[in-house]
Amino acid sequence: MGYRVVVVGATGNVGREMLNVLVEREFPCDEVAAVASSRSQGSEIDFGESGKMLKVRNIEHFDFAGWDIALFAAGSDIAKTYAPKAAAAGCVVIDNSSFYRMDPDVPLIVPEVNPDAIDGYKAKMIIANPNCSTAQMVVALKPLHDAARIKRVVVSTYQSVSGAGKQGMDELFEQSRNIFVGDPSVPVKFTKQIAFNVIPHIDSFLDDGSTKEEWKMVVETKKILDPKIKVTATCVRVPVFVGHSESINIEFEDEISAEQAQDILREAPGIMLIDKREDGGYVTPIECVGDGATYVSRVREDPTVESGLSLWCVSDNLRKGAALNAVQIAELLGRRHLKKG
Ligand code: 11C
Repeated sequence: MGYRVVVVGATGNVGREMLNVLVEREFPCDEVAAVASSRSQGSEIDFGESGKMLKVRNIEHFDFAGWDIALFAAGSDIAKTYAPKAAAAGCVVIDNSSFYRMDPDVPLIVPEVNPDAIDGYKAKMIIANPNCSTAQMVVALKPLHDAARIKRVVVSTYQSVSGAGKQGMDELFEQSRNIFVGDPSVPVKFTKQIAFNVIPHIDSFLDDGSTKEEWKMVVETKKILDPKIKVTATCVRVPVFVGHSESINIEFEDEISAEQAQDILREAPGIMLIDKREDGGYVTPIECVGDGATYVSRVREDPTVESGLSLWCVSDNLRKGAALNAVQIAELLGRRHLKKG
C-alpha cells in the first residue's frame, strides 16, 4: 500500500521536477494529483518518465481530504491560503516557499542535516523546505561542523536563472538570442540585463542593505544547523540556466586540515567530492544538472585565520535545492511517522 500524494504548482519548474523525482525514486504512490491554478486546469502533464499523464486540477476546487502528503511548489501566497486547508483536512504539507520556514512550529528540514527535527511536524502538519542556496550549503557544512565546530561562514553565491522560475530562464534565452541578432534586450524579470552579465541582487532589499535571499541564507542556516554559527552572504544571479554555485569560506573553533576535510566530505551523505587540484578537476553547474548530489571541490586551507577552509560547492537548485529535498522529506516522514502497509 502506498501514499496518495498531491503536487501543488505541478506545472512550474519545481513542480515538474517533483513529479520526475517521485517516479525516479519509486516513491510509493497509490495515486498522484497534479494541482495548479485555474489557468492550467484540464491540461495534461507527464508523471515523470512513468509514461502516465496527469490531468491538472484547479487548486480552488481541490479537496485535500483523504490525501496523505501534499508537496507545495506554488509560492508564498498559495502556501499561505491553501497549506492550512490541506493540513486541516489531515494531509501533511511539505512547502517549498519561504512562507513557513521561520515559523517556530514548522520544522525546516534537510534530511542529511537535521532529520530529528521532523518530529515537530504535528504542531501544524506543515514541514518547510529551505531555500535552494541554503540547502546545498548546509549539506556541505554539516559534516565539517560535526568535526571542528564552525564559528563563521562567508558565502558568495552564483545562482542560476531557474531560481527565478520559467520566466527567468526565458529571459536569459531571449536576451542572448536578441544580442546575437542585434535586437533590443529589455530586462523584465531581472532588474538589469542578465545575458553576458551578473547581477548582485536576488529577492527584495532589506533596510540594512542586504537582500532577502542573503537574509534567508543566514537565518535558515541557523535554524537547520546551529543558531551559534555566524553567516554573511552575498547572493548574485549569473547567466546559467540550472545549478547554483557557492564560494564558501569557513572559520572553525577546532583545528581541521584540508586533507581531513576532504576525507570527511568524501564519506558524508549527499556529497560528491571532486577535488583533483588540476585543470578541470572540479565541478561546474552544467555538470550537475539533473543530479541530486551536492558537489564539493577546491577544498583548501585559509591561512588568514587560525583554523579556516575555503571550498566550492555546486548543486542542481531544482533538485537538492527544491524537488529532491521535498521528496526526501516525504520519505523521512513515511519512515518515521506515516508508515504504510
Ligand atoms: C533564487 N533561491 O535562486 C531563489 C529561489 O525562497 O524558495 C527560491 C526562493 C525561495 O532566485
